[in-house]
Amino acid sequence: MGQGNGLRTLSRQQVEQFRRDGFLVVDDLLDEADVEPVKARAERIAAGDAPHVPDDCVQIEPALQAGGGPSSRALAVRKLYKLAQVDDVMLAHVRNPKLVDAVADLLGADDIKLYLDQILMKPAFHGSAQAWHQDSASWRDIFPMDLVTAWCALDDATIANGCLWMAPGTHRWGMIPSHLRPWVESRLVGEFEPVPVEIPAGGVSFHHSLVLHASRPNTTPHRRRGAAVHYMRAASIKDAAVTDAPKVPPFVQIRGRSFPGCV
Ligand SMILES: O=C(O)CCC(=O)C(=O)O
Repeated sequence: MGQGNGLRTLSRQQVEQFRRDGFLVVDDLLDEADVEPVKARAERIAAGDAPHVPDDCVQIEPALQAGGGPSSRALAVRKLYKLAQVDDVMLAHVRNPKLVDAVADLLGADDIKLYLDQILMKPAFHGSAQAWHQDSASWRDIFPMDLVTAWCALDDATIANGCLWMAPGTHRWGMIPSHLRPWVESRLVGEFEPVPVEIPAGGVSFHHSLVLHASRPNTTPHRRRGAAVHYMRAASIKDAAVTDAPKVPPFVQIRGRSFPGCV
């Protein structure tokens, strides 16, 4: 335990902030030694120089699919995902104790599995927006809906290059039914006061899977890369009756115990 308060690494105040806002930013959680191997491996995979990574783990930015964009394929990649099951560097990243200790504090649980990992590359000029959403609206087969994402900035994330925006406290609404979404979204500014999450490379923002968040397009000449690792309780349940949730690889045990009948 980190601080004699039952927590591994975060302060009581940070955990309370996460519970109140649905997200928490820790600017200097990772250092170069944590981030550089992930950046280097992402570059190799994005360049198509990683035969161990299946093609369906790489997605090209739609606006750049027809060609005529950047000179190298790596610069046109929108996202890399489902890497931890096939790539040792990404597996080491999702197991990084600095991330996992913080997630354990936020979940209040030491039994943790990986739901999914992604590297969101947001290409220069063409990197598209991500509309307001709750992650659990996609991951609707996983209960309880309190997964935690560790979004690690591989580049400085700024408003101009498309950093995340969060609508504080919206996770406390629970799952917002689709017919209420337009109402909530029309009141984001003025009522929920969305905030940009500008973080330096190496910084990490953690968010709850029910908090409304978004990102804007990248209007700059450089990519905005972020490694998003989505963790869940090992005691979570996957509802097999839900058939339209994303198909994700077998869940990796990250820490602690697994439980019969659970994910
Ligand atoms: O990186 C982005 O632009 C969006 C990421 C996101 O929505 C997430 O990590 O949940």
